[in-house]
Amino acid sequence: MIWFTEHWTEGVGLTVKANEVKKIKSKYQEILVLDTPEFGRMLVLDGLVQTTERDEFIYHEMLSHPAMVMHPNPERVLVIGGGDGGTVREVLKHRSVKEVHLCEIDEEVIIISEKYFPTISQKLRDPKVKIFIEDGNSFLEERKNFYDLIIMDSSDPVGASEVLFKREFYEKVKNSLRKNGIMVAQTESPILQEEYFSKAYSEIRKVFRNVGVYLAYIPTYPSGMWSFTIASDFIDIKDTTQNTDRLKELKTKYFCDSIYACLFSLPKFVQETIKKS
Ligand code: AG3
Repeated sequence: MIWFTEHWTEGVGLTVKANEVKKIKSKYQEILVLDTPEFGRMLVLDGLVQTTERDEFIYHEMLSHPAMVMHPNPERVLVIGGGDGGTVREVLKHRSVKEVHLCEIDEEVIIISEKYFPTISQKLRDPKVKIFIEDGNSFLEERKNFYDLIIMDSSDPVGASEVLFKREFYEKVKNSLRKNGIMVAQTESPILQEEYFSKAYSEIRKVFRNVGVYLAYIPTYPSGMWSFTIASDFIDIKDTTQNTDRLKELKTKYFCDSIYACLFSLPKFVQETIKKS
C-alpha cells in the first residue's frame, strides 16, 4: 500500500492509504483508480479526488435532488461532466424524467467508471440516457430552449473545466433551458477555495434572476464543506415548500425533507462571502 495525498492548499491535504488499481493518461487528464480501506474505491483525475464508493451518495444526491424536486415537471435533464454516472443514477430516480443527456468531454472517464465503479455507473446504459462525448461549451450552442434542468457535475475550475465557471458559459446554459428551467452547479469549498466559490457565485448571479447556495458535508473533498449553487429565472428556488410530496417516494441516504426545508440556511461567514461576491 501507498499513502496517496491530494494537496488542497500549500499546507493542507487529504491523505489516504491506498492500493493503485489502474492509472492511465487520457487525451485530457491522468485517471487514477485507488482502493482505499476507509473509502472503498476512489476516482482521482489529475490528482484531484472526484468520488469514492463510500461518500459519493452525498455529493450526487445533493447535486441533483434539490433542483429535481423544485422543478414542477423535470422531463429533460442534461448533466455536464459527471462521466462516472452518479448524477445520472440519481436523476433517474424521478419518475417524470423522459431523457437524460450526459455530456462528458473525456470518454475514458466513462470507460473506467463502467469497469471499476459499477455501483456508481450502473444507470449509464439505461434507455433514457444518451451519452455525448463532447465539450460542454460547444454542446450547448446546438441546443437552445431544450432542457428543464442542467446540472454541472464538473471538476475544479482548472484545465478543461475552467470555462465551465465563467459568465459566458452560464449564458449558454440559460439559453439552453426551457421556461421554468433550473441550473445547478457544484461550486467548490467555501472555506478552502473561497475564491473559486465566490467567483462562481458572482458569475452565476450576473446571469440568473434567482440564485441560491446550499452546502453538504463531503469527507473526501477539500475541507469537507462543499457548496452548490442553484439558479433559475422563473422558479422561486428559495421556496422549499414546493413539491415536498415527491420526497416521500425518493430513495436517498442523505437528502431528506428536513434538509430540503432548511436548504438555504448557511453559516454566517458563507452568507458574508456571498454578500461580498
Ligand atoms: N466533481 C467535483 C469534484 C471536485 C473535487 N475537488 C477536489 N477534490 N479538489 C465530482 C464528479 C463526481 N461525479
